[in-house]
This record gives sequence, C-alpha cells and structure tokens, in this order.
Amino acid sequence: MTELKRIVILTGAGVSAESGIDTFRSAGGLWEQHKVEDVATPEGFARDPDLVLGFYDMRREALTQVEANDAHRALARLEAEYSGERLLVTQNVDDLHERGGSTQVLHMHGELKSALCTSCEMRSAWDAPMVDRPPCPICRASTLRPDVVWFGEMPYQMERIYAALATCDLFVSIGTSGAVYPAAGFVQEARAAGAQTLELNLEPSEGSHHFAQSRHGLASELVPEWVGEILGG
Ligand code: BV8
Repeated sequence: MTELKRIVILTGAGVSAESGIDTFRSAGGLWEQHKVEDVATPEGFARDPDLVLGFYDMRREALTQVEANDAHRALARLEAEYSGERLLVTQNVDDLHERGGSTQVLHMHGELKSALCTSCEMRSAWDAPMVDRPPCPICRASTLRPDVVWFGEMPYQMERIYAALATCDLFVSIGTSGAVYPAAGFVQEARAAGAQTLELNLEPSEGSHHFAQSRHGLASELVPEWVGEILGG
C-alpha cells in the first residue's frame, strides 16, 4: 500500500471560468473592465467607495446566475473519498467550491458572500448589496466593506498555508495565471519541501517552469481526470 499523499491544492479564477465567472486577465476579463488600483486596493476604496462597493455588488449578484462545474464537483469528490491529508486553498472569492460540494475551503483572498465591518472588525455572512450602506449586523454602524483581500493587504491564514506546503507530498495548482503573490510563490515552497508539483491550466502560467508536471486544457476535463487518478490509487 503506497503511503497516502499529503496534498495541497491551489485554485484560481480558471476553475470557475466554465461556470461563466469572468477571470481577471483573459480578454474582456475583470481587470480589462476596471483598473486594479481603482477597485482592488484600500486606496481605491478610500477614493471612491461607491465604485468599489458597486464592483463587488455586481460580482456578488452574478453568483446567483451561475452554477458550479465539473472541476468544482471533482474536488468535492476528492474531499469526500480521499483518506489522506488534503488542503484546498482558493484565491477565488466566489462560493462555487462550496456549491460544488466542498466543505473545507480556505479562501485566502476572502469571499464575496462575507462582509467585514470597518468599525467593529467583525465578519458577517452577506449576500445583499453594500452600495446603499446597510448597517453592520453586529454593531449597526454603516461601515461594511467586502471581506476580500485587496492588493497590499495580507491574505488570510498564511501560517496555516505555509505549514501545509512545508509538509506536503503533492502540490497541485489549478486555473491560475501565477501572477499574484504570495499565491504564485507556493509552488516554490512546495518544491523546497520535496513535493511533487503539478499544474492544471488552460495554458502555461507565468510560473509553469517551476512545476515538475503541467497539463493544459479545460479544468472541467483535467480536474475530474486527475481526481480519478488519485482515487484510483
Ligand atoms: C501582499 C481578491 C503583503 C479581490 C485579489 C512585485 C512582486 C511581487 C509581489 C508584488 C509586487 N508588487 C506588489 C506585490 C504584491 C501583490 C502582487 O502580487 N502584485 C502582483 C500584481 C505583482 N500582492 C499583494 O498585494 C497581496 N498581498 O502581498 O501582502 C503584505 C505583507 C505584509 C503586510 C501586508 C501585506 C494580496 C494579493 C491579493 C489581491 N486580491 N483578489 C478580488 O477578487 O477582487 S487578486 C486576484 O488576482 C484574484 O484573487 C486572484 O488571486 C489573482 C490571480 O488571478 P487568477 O485567479 O490567477 O486569475 P487570472 O485571470 O489571472 O488567471 C486565470 C487563469 O486560468 C489563466 O492562467 C487562464 O489561462 C486559466 N483558465 C482560464 N479558463 C480556464 C483556465 N484554466 C483551466 N480551465 C479553464 N476553463
């Protein structure tokens, strides 16, 4: 019986692309419609809160129009059936991993369906617009912001992620361009720990050369195939 592998999986916008959610850097993607510094930085939020709250309200609303795809469902199957250690880290702020059946998801860049109050600093589950400045469910102040990690802000649960990378046997990156740090550096952490590394992406990412193995194609095809290999032992 081969020793069960400790697996760390990182997903990006490419895993949700076939569900109809815009990625960031493809043609017509989110960052073509808006400048990053205007909608995904604390400075942009301070400069024009209506623009930023409206940007995230639009993306939160779009979640109601899409469904999880076979890639999300395959990762949920892995969670349900794999008896080794597994950590799913996503850069995505959508809830499609959960709607595809995953229950243990680490959202390192936060979530559209969570609100952060800048007065009491508490988080609340949230699925309504914020542009009309609704009161914080906890302290009632009208100071909610999207609970997402903007550029220049510290991603969530980094210690837990680095601890998992330091002891994993296999690191798999799915649907990410490898353009944003610290997530883009995870493959190097895993390699330093002696892990196998695999990239599943539509095309070679910016960090492709760091991966021992790369498979290119649609996540909805590559991920079920890979999960089948892992569960098939
Ligand atoms: C931090 C949340 C430190 C909000 C996001 C210079 C060098 C190195 C780093 C930096 C630097 N200058 C500044 C930095 C730091 C900066 C950074 O990395 N900048 C980049 C641009 C150089 N990083 C940060 O600021 C981070 N914080 O460093 O903090 C710190 C230290 C101490 C104290 C305080 C702070 C925070 C970064 C988080 C930013 N927030 N999003 C929101 O979602 O709106 S980033 C955003 O882009 C996403 O969350 C995502 O994480 C990220 C990357 O996007 P991807 O998911 O990869 O999507 P993309 O469109 O790029 O690619 C999609 C891929 O899928 C493509 O490859 C495509 O081919 C593929 N694909 C498409 N369709 C399919 C597919 N694959 C398979 N199947 C398909 N069907």
